[in-house]
Amino acid sequence: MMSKKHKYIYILLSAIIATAAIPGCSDIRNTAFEEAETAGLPVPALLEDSNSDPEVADYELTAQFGSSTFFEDKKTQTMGYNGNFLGPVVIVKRGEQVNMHVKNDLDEDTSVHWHGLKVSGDKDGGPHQTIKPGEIWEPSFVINQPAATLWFHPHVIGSTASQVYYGLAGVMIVEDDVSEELDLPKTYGVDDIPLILQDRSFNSDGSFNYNSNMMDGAVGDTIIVNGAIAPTLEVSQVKMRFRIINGANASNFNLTVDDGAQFHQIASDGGFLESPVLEKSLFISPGERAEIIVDFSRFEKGQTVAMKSGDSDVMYFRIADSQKDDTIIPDELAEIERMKIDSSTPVKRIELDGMGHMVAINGRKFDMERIDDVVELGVIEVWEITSAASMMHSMGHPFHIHGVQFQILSRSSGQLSSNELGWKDTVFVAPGEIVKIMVQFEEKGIFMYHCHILEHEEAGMMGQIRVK
Ligand SMILES: [Cu+2]
Repeated sequence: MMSKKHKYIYILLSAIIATAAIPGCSDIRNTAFEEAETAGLPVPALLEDSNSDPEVADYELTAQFGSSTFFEDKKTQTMGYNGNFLGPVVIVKRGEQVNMHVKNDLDEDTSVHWHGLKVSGDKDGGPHQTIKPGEIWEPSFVINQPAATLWFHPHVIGSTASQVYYGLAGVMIVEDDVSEELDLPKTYGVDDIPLILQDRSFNSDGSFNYNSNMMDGAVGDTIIVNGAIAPTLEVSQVKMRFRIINGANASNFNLTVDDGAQFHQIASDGGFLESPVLEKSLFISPGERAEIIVDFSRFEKGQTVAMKSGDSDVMYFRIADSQKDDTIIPDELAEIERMKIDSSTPVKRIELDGMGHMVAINGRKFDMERIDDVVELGVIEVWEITSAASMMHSMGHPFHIHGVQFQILSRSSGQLSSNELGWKDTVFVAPGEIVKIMVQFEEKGIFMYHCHILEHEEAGMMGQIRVK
């Protein structure tokens, strides 16, 4: 760790670096995090398990109002879990029994959906598990899936999009024997760091300018990472693992490091890829996750390296000292059994159509009272997802299914990339494209499937399926 003096210099440097890039903005802070006094990257705290039994975990989350500081001398009204903005990181282990205690301290309904978690429909945290103000929701489940970076956020009718925008989102990390045995960077907060990417628009008084009427989702003009604008992370000349979560309401990111330096992607939504994939850029749409490893030993001490999305600066890495690095990026990460289909495999068609408030799936808007489809537990299906393209309107949609991890079978636009062959729960469907996926539910209940542009979901681009 840095000495006090070094830390002070670092804070100054970081502030200079951060403010140089954002006109009219200085001293970016967020009070929700431990490193609140710096312009450094806030790293969410780990949530403490209050149960001493190693096989059972109890976690308490409270959705609450908060006040955050994105700009000096300006307060922003926000929401967070157990804090002012965003939430703590929950680490769970495969095989472990987890008891969640979720309290709603807001003055409106909320819910907490475990995005990517394979649990039965009644534990999923969708609109059927609404938590009224003052109430506590206590789902229990056993973790039964590979190591992965998941996340959690509200999923109630009418206010999912605004609650996420105001700050309700957190990271859930699943660990298993595979993740524990690999010699990857895996020390949380040191060489293993979550990056929650979002964007926001601000009013001149510092308040969020949330406009749900934007035609195709709330796209902001300011990117935030873990709740800070263009923050800086000091890194040693070692390999660093970043768990990237696109937590934006509507924006895609196309990430590069140092204008095209190579990095390895090791995981997609539902866990490790079979092998690391070398990349120069990473496209990530709302709801998706990716774990990447950047080797900073290639950079000079004192250098500042930017992570960008297109031309926009996302954050900075300030290269510090060299250090011993015992971590390894292995050639093989995990085994992924490819799902098998044949001519008897049921095929479903999902058409995502419309724009703005005129969105629908297969011509129908979401209705809580209607089950759109029934699936049998354990049966593999092919879903053909299309995103209607027209002269008037062409946009892609990130398509998400609750309670399951699926595999992408094909894209009509061309070959699948190597980083699309792992477990997924959200897939981007470009305008006019047909994306085929293989889906096999392992949990019963009612589950949502929807566009993860939250304003589209809110406007009705969502359906529900009963798994029996
Ligand atoms: Cu959409």
